Amino acid sequence: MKKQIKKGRYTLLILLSMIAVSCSTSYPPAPVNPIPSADQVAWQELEFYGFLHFNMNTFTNIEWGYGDKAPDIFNPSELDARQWARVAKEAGMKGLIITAKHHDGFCLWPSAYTEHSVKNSVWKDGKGDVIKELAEACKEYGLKMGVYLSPWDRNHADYGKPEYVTYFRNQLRELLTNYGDIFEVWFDGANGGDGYYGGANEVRKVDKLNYYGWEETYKMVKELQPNAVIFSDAGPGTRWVGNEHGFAYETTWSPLLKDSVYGGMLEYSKRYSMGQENGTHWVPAEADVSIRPGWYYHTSEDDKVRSLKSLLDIYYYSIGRNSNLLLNFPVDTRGLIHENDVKQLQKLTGQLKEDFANPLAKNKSTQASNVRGSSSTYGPSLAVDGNKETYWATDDGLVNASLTIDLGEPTIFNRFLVQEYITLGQRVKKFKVEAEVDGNWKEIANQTTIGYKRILRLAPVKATKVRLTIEEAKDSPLISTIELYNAPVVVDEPFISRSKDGKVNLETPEEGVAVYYTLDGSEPTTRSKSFKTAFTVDTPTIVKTFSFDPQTKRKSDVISKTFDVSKAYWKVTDTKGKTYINQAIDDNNKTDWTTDKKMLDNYQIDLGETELIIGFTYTPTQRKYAVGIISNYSFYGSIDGKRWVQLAQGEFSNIEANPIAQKVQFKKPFKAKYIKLKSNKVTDTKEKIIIAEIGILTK
Ligand code: FUL
Repeated sequence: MKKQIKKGRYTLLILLSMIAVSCSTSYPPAPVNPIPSADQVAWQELEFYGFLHFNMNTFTNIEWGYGDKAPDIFNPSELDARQWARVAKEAGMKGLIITAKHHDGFCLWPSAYTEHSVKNSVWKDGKGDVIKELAEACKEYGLKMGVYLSPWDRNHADYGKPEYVTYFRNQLRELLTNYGDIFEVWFDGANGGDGYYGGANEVRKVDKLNYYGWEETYKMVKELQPNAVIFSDAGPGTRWVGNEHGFAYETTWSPLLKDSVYGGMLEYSKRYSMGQENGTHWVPAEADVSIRPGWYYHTSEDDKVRSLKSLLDIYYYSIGRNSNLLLNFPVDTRGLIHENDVKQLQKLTGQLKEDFANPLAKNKSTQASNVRGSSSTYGPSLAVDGNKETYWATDDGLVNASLTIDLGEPTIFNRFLVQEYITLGQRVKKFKVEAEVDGNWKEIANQTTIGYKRILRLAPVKATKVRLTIEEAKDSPLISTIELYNAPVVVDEPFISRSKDGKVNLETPEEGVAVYYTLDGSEPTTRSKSFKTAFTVDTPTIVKTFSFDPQTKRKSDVISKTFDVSKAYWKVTDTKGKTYINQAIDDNNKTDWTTDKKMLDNYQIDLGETELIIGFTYTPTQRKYAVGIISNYSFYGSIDGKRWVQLAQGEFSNIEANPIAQKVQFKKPFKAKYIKLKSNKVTDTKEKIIIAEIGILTK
């Protein structure tokens, strides 16, 4: 009898557990930590906002001020913060962040704690306040406002001492108290060392981990602006994406091993900027990038505003890779966003509108391999209902699952957009997308993380059904959105290159696309020369070119590149005259020359003939991670290769974060047959130097 009861209980237990397995979980999914705060979720949903670099540097025409300039140099002729706000609003941006104080210490507001501010400038007789004007304009246009306050201050006498940290916090308090709501506070990790420092003119190094007392500053920010998100390499609200070209990684985790990171640490980009699957804190990525090569306005970059193609790449590789996008406008000396920048921004937003005009999967019929609870609470249709607050979910622990969308008829698409419901944590580690074409399934994408948003640009495919399969995840995937679009094809611009012997090639992006160009500075049209084979350019020339697809009648943007004399007869020799093959003078940024300080000092470049040079160019290595970059230089010229004259000496500002080609003009022209670039400091600690290109300017 006893035995029978026991047996009966046993059967009941098995039955119950079988029911539990077959019956789907109906309670809500538990969070997978770390999870975002409500402010971080709201911040993530902003997606796209603008950066304004405008300050003393705008008027001194440099990227990093030394801190020694008189305030009256700041004098915009027609500053109009409403224009900035209008431009941003029309582009669909949600806010603007301004450089209230950059590294040179000059303040855009009349701070009570320093004389180095607008109050001592001639602008508005010292009565102006740029931050106030921006706050008012943002309010009028329904935009959020954020502030950039540089921790490094090359003007302040106390920089490096505890007194400066008090000063920094006092300034922050002014900004966070007097201008209404602040949505983001931006703390830059840059610290170059030397500066004016109240007249000391010296190098000051700080212990970036401890000096600023960040925890206390963060507490103050939260007290004064409870909803503000704090940006720095280590967050805590949002983190740097690790580069200044606006690209997040394909695998981008919002969780970060935050306690291993501090602002401005050397290994940040390589080791931490992509976030970590096992990250301990929610610190999502923000991609900051300028619409021009530099952050500040330089007239010489008026024709170097990013092309539509470049801006689209940035959009898809930032917002499309689980990162917010902070796009910079270098406000010009008038105090306006330049019309060329406005034009390119409008092209970008116009194109994005077209790209996402027609949601092809919306409310289409769906089916999933597993559904948590009932279809109405966690069913697959919730991923295509256009509401990102509802989501498809599977049973606890069931990570390998798929969702199929039936498009009803063969439908062409080339964009796949997917979102996780991040309020409960980022989960997906690996997913694939398949399409049913003529009755056969084929894989069209295979990727890793999703996060808040992932957008894939795909080759066009005409499918009847589309299937998303989650292959690996931390727990039940929560997919809030899947969408498909068929974006119009944008014609890629040509790629301009020149070989060492001076042959210029305009690489055509696609077959059947024509390329037109001019060499006299005029705007090319379809009546200009059409490119057939490489041609020689050996004197200073500007090449302007675009692609044109005769079928669609679509054109790319016109892009230009300025070449100086060709390097056909240039040689790198050592002091004994021995010649070396060298990648630093092959007119190709993709190749580079690895050397060190000692070797560099012993080399010289023989130009083959005497040139009247007015300046030089230096392009650091273009490898993924910045190593061996010269940040402080001297440059020499010589007629005979024996007696040398120093022609320039200085700093390549911000070159580590933004390793673009540097152009230096001499005070006066110099005749030379030999040149030499010397390194006085490299950005990382290793003494390796890697140079992509050295060039001269003769015109
Ligand atoms: C960098 C700065 O050094 C640049 O000048 C610029 O402000 C950029 C946004 O951050 O670290």
